[in-house]
Amino acid sequence: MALTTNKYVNEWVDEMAAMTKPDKIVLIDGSKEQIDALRDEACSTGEIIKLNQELLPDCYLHRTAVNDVARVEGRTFICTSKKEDAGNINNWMDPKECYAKLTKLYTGSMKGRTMYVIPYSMSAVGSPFAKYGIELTDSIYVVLNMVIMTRVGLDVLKALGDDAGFIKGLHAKADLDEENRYIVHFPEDNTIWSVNSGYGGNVLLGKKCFALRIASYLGRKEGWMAEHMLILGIEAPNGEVKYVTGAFPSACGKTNLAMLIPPEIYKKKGYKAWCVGDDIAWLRVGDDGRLWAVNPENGFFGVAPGTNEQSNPNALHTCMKNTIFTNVVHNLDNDTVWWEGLDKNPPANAIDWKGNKWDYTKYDKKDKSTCGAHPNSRFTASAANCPCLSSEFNNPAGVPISAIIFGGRRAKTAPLVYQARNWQHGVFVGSIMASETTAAATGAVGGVRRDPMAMRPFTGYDMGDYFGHWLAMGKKISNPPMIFNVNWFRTDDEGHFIWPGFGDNMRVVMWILARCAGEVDAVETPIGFVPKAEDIEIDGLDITVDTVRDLLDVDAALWKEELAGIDEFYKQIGDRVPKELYDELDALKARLG
Ligand code: OXD
Ligand code: MN
Repeated sequence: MALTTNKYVNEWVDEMAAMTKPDKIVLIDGSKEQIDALRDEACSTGEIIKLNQELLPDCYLHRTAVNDVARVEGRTFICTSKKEDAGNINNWMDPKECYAKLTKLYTGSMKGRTMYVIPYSMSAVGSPFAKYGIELTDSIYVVLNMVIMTRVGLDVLKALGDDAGFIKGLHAKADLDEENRYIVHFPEDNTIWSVNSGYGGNVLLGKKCFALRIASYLGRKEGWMAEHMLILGIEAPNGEVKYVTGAFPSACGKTNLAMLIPPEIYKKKGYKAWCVGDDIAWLRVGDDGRLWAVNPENGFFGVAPGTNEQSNPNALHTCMKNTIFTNVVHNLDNDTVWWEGLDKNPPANAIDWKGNKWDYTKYDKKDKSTCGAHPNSRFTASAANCPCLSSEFNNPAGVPISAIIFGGRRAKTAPLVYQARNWQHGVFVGSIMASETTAAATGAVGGVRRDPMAMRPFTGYDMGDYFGHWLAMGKKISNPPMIFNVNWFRTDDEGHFIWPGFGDNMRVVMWILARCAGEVDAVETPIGFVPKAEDIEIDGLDITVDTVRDLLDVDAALWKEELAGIDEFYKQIGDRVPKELYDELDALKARLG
């Protein structure tokens, strides 16, 4: 019997099954009964471990293979027929060659296994933003994660109807062989193939692969944008909510900003903060000439270490029920979980992320190999669990965006906040985004990784063309968001962060919103407009206006040093970097004198 009523789906599933040769094919209908049964099966095989159902209802723990704990940028490819369309920043493989190479890896890989067919929607089914995908996988862990992260079920097939317009994703765990691990995208064929991995970012194909790499390609073709951005709403005491998006590279606090708790000074005046999304935004121009955004996901795939009652209580509460934890510590005394930075009480009787007995007394902050939880351990939790989830989360029209905020981790160069002069300058500001690598991550303190719009690992086509698309979008948005850049990470001479960060970042967002409303002045500098120090609210903080003044200082000498790095990066991207951005670079040079 045919699996669905859509012949394109049926034909493609048949073709993939003929290659991978599963024993069984199961269509995921999204029903509670089916998901419960799969969870039970995964528990019985040890693929997931049931946690304490009183303390952590419907929560489970999974451990990936030790060699399979993060996205693998070096093994991620964009396979366009012309190499130049993938660009210099992406890895490229010829599509024919890639299909042939991976066919060998997939052939017979599902023998003795079941192939699950997951119909899913990115953004609410039926929304003008919605795009549909089908992921084929031989992993129950993937099914259970996809059910949290996307909208899965038969209503997706109904909405798709007889159409061929779905993203075809194939995932096989195969042998989890690192040397043959591939995450490849065929944007011209609406196809994603992932093999030899079981780690979320590589195998939950709706997320980075579809909602960013393939979607960014589609967005350029169809006149919209797919961005690596959080979406945050700030509600004023009169009930009016203004929305901002924020693009920061990983480890720069996107989830924390998306779920921030307002500082007391705003809380007592009646301000509230609402999370629409923490990782991905799809943006379209509305009939009103504004930019409107949805979060296409349905859950959070958040980094666990460092999440605690102080840093992000909303995230912590979000993952206290129906959550899948991956690669965290298993506390055997009460069947709960733990990770570095959760609290000061590491469990004495525990199993680490590798599945070995863990001795917390041997933990040494400077030696990652002593961690109980992997530094990239995760929680997969439903957006519906989030205490500050926006009431507009499921609004098919999305939310109107007042400001776009770029940001990175810079010890000295970038001020706390500055505003771009206009859209084109804002695109320049996004294109020169950079983050300093920390000693913990790479051993090379102060190395700068250029990460334009935080999309370096996620753009499904040439980066120069991507900048061109941003510029083209600017021409279509008659009432565009204003563009800003923030830096929460300036340090003093001893290397300590000066700005308190976390919920206090709302103080900066409030200045940004005041600028958007034309309610506050600014000071012009060579790089853009910075606040007057006294316009950043510091009531309740342990810092003075003078400190804020220092945080806002623009050091022309440092920026002059920056110019060469920008030019070099543009050259590396290649000859599709738009002339307008070189004009902006020249103008900045001239303003710096
Ligand atoms: C990332 C993530 O790696 O969101 O950016 O997981
Ligand atoms: Mn991300």
